[in-house]
Amino acid sequence: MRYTTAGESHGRALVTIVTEVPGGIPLAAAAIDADLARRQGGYGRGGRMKIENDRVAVLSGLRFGKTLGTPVALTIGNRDWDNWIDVMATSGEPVESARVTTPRPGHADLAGIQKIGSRDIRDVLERASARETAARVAAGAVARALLVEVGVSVMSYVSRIGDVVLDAEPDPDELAYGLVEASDVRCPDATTTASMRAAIDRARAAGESLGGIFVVVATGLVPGLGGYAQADQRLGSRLGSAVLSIPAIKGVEFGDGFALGGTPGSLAHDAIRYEPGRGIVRDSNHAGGLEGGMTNGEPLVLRAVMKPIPTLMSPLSSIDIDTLAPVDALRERSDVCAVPAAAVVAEAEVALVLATAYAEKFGGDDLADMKASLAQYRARIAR
Ligand code: EPS
Repeated sequence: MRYTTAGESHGRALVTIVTEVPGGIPLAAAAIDADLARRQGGYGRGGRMKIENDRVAVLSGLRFGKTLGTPVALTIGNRDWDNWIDVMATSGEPVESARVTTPRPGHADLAGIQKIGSRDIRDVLERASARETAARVAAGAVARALLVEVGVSVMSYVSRIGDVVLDAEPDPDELAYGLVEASDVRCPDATTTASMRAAIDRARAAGESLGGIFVVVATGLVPGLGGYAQADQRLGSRLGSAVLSIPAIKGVEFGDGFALGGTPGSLAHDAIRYEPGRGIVRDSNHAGGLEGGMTNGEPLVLRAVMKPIPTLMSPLSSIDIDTLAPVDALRERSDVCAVPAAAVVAEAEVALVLATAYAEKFGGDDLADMKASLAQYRARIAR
């Protein structure tokens, strides 16, 4: 499954086209909307999320509630467009007073205008905005619809916001997702949720922004997805690339990740044993579900760090690109913290990679054929 997106943050709409979608997958617009709502939420979001009520329109690829095996085209309208019709007009003359000339450190602003030769940072920021991730979540919901059919669930939680850290990381198989969904910072622990909210309140009062760390967990995966034979088959590289493509993500690790650099081999790997009735099992998951570029049948555990959002109400210093004089960087409506939203976007990216890996291994035309092939594979590896 591949997707491409189009759409400016304050343009008419976001668009995504998902291709290589197997036929026969039950899919409802309501399921896509549910993921869009999860992305929109989160304590620390800014004023834009009060304007938008993201809803998908399915333009193609779906008939009577099932995918046709043809490209799925989706669009999400930007309600805020009504307020930006002049500034974002597709024809006519630019509105000089709306030109943005003070790049934000940490944003795409400066390198973007250097790259394209524009004198208006809005030419860059409209597309560099994380608003685009709504379209990715819609694409990911198509992948999730396939994964549900093959028994895979992809969820996320937040383990750190600013200096507030979730002490005990939950066991992926026992994670209480009801608690995660009930927490507006996507944290399974009520006390830590309260501390994270308080940290966001303090940041808002100080004109600051906060980053954090989230964890994406996928369960129900069969071993052997991805590949060890070629660089572009390796699932760690594909998942890492997908999650690092989300704006503001600065690092990704699997399982024990960077800590493995300080762990002796005997404690870093997951011993293998056979248990009658359960099959081949592991008692630990330091590898985070990946060995040799493939799934190993354990839960996939991917952790990622998001930097603080670059738009600051107490801005860093910058320059005016017209005069080169020192000025405060652009102050715009923005989020104080979008780590919970980024976790939902990462679920979508992970779901797209995993759905693609299933389609590769078990046939990507048709869900029924895929399921038959998967059943045969499961029977073989159970022997
Ligand atoms: C976002 C929409 C944006 C921002 C945010 C994410 O809307 P606006 O720019 O109109 O406030 O709230 O984007 C950024 C933080 C960013 O740096 O671009 C969204 O839909 O998620």
